[in-house]
Amino acid sequence: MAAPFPGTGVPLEEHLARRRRVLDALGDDAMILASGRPRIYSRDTEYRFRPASDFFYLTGFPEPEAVLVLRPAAAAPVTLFVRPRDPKAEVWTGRRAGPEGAVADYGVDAAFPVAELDERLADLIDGARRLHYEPWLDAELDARVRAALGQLRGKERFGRVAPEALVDPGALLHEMRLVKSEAELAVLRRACEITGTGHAAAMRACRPGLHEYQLQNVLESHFLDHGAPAPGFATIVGGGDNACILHYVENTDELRAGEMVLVDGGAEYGGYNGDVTRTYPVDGRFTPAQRSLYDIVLAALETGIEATRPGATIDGIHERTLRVLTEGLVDLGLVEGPVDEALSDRRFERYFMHRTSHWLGMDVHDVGRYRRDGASRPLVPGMVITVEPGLYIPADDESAPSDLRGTGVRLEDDVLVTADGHENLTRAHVPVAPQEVEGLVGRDARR
Ligand SMILES: [Mn+2]
Repeated sequence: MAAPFPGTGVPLEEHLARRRRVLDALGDDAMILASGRPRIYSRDTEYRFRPASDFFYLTGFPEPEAVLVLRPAAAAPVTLFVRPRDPKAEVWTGRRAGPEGAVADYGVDAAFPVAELDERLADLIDGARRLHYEPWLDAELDARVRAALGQLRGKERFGRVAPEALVDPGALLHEMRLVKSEAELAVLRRACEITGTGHAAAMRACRPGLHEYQLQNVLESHFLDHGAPAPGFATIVGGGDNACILHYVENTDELRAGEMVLVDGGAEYGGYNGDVTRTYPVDGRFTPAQRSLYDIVLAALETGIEATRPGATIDGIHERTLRVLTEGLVDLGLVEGPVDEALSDRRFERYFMHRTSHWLGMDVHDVGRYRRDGASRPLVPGMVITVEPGLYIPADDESAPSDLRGTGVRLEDDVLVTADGHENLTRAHVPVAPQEVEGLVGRDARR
């Protein structure tokens, strides 16, 4: 598969089909989505731009400052407002599609320079029953939408009609994004493959004396080397006690023999994200204490993955992993039993304080409601979740055995719900079994 960046990895036909679905669902309504603006990193230096996921999902259009207006009743139901071609500006900040390119390459019905939004928006949303638009994300766009609504309200006696309600676009789009199509899965599988093989590369490179940021570099350079333009989130590399900080991203410490390192990172490829965690001994050999903790988390991981199938729920998967983790904690003497009492008293929370799963897709913590009718919703084929149990024994926990203090383990795979169960999207690309991990860690250094 060719590297798709900066666009999404799915073909134009898929974007056209998604927009048709949204237009059908909108009926008499209208929708406005923005790609977003570059954010400042320092002074006049910008972060890498990546379009807002809802906008990207419907357009594949990679440029900032673009606005998509969907209006089934309009002569042009799909209108994209984009930065105009500007040879002088493009010398500095890169190529632009311009309105002509937006129509030719992204299949929209009409495209205009974004400066024309003010004169065209009121006409586009005139008569729409409801407006699907999320305010407060972009004050400048809010003002333009408000002006268009004001124009319509001011001219109602001339036959103009303003929408009667603002609706969260996510109510429609996030349900679509939650269930992945075959075209999306092809891209997501590749993101997961790049992510998994990156973790395997980090394992091979790991040795005492490296710094956490050097493992980060192995992982992230692997991503870039395989067509993933950036990590989907800040890479976590925590050696020793740093593994007990769930979102440790400083990555500044030296990796020491006798300690483990937790690596949580994922590639964004074609707009979709992998998200994998592995934890392994820095010197390639588990101590008995590390191994005892590792085996519990691994058993919880396998239990959670095994439970992933249509009809199961994220809460149900969480409860199963909690039971395995709690049994292990009781066995190790870290929490007092019996297991059922430890579960009902939530005694595990001291050592496992996060959830087992989240949705995965164009956003790492992907969109879509977790609950329906007050209960965890049943999984259906096409949903993708992470399974990521962990146990974290802080260095200063004096109630824990001394050889377990300062040890954190998290293991995470990405799992697709299929018609008859699940497909692990990451496992084939990076080992998790202790013997395989020991065989891989430091292999590059030993050569
Ligand atoms: Mn995750």
